Amino acid sequence: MDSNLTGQSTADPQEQLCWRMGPKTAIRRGDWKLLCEARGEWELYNLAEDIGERNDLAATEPARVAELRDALAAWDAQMVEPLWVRESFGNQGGNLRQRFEQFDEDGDGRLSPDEAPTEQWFRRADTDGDGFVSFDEARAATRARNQGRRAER
Ligand SMILES: [Ca+2]
Ligand SMILES: [Ca+2]
Repeated sequence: MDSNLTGQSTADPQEQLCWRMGPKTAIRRGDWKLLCEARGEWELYNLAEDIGERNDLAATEPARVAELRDALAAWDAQMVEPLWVRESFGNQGGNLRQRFEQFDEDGDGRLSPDEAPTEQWFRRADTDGDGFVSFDEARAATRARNQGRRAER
């Protein structure tokens, strides 16, 4: 993968590439690359000037961060389930609880929108609309997704 991503600095500015690797998501458009760790820390790099990704420009280029975040969210919405949900109920039901606790940063037993893996997932999972996803809601969303995946497409 890396040879594709870093081999050229003359990328078409309209060309866009998104990917997910474990808990990380990233988008590259033209010379710009935006990365997100699972916890919502955004990092922005200009690969034309900074191929080693040492100089995080997220703080100085907020408009570009927002633009790339939107593009990444649009891409994400087309994907199937976020990795953590997909893994959780497939083979080992116990994993969902662990995952849930990892995402529940403040440990209050529910996921706030900024703790959730994606905004799209959050909107779907918060079925009672109280602005939080409880463990039961997360589990229900996962089950519904696993059962409904084929029907949705
Ligand atoms: Ca929480
Ligand atoms: Ca809820």
